[in-house]
Formats: sequence, C-alpha cells, structure tokens
Amino acid sequence: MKFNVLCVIVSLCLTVNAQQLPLLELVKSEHSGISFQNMIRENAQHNHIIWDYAYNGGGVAAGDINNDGLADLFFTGNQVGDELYLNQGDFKFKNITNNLLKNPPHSWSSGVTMADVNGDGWLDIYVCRFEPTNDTTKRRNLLFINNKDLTFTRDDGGCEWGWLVRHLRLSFRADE
Ligand SMILES: [Ca+2]
Ligand SMILES: [Ca+2]
Repeated sequence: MKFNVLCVIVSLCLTVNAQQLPLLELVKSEHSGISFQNMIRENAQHNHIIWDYAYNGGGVAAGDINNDGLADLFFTGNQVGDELYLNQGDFKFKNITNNLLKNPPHSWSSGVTMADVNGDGWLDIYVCRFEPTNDTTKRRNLLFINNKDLTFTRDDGGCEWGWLVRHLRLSFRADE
C-alpha cells in the first residue's frame, strides 16, 4: 500500500513538472538560420531495393570550433552537400560552409565526428563517406584540420576509405 501511494505521488510530481517544463522546444529555421535538409531522391543507383543504406540518414556533430563557448553544428548530407554552421548565440546560426573548403568533394556523407586530433586545443572535423561505387575516391573519409580562424585545411594523410557510418580512430603513437 505504501509503495502504491509513493508511486502515485511520484507520478503526480512528474506530471506537474512535465506540464511546467517542456522537455524539448521547437526552434524554427526562420529563427535559427539552419536550412539544411537531407533530402533523398531515389534513382537507379540510390534506392532502398538495391542499396540498404539509402535511408540510413546523414549525421550531425556539435562542437565548439572557435572556442567561444557556443556549440557549432556540422551536418552531413547524403545526396546534398555537407553544411557547417557557426553558433552566434540565442539559437541563431550562420552558415559558414564555404570556410570549410572552396569546393568540398561531394559524395555520400554518412556521419561526422568533431575531435581535436592534433592536440592543439581546436576541434577538427572527421567526415565518414560511402557510395555504392568502385570509385574509392568517393568513399574516402575526410579530415579537416582547424586553422583557428574559422577555416579548415583538408588532410588526407590519415583517412581511410570504406563503408563507414561513423568512425574516429586516434593514434597515440608519435610516429603515426
Ligand atoms: Ca563556437
Ligand atoms: Ca585541432
């Protein structure tokens, strides 16, 4: 009996709390400035019948690329290009994709991780890609090293290629 009463009290408290504070709140793109959409258009090469990964989705990474205390966002697109957004505060973002590379090589991006791979205190960006193709250049992952000025330099040296969805392998040996 005591247990049942306790459960009712806890349930009431949770209900009241849930009514007062919504768990999530929608921020419309008109306010946020984020217009990225991972639109999939089926074609002979990309469809769920012949390629299971067609609807696995893209990815998103949140990290502070300019060390201003605000989490910035990187979206990976499948058939659309990747996009990088700088957080300007108050849930407003600025698309700074052009700062990543002038002409980023397009492929089927499947996931992204932000990590400081060179240990300089600035987050770098690692993008995983795959395509149903024998062209390995379209399946090579991309590593972008942070130049500390909102621009990045692509570094292919440590990138693998394959069928990765989300991956980051760090080396702790100085000679690798
Ligand atoms: Ca930031
Ligand atoms: Ca770094």
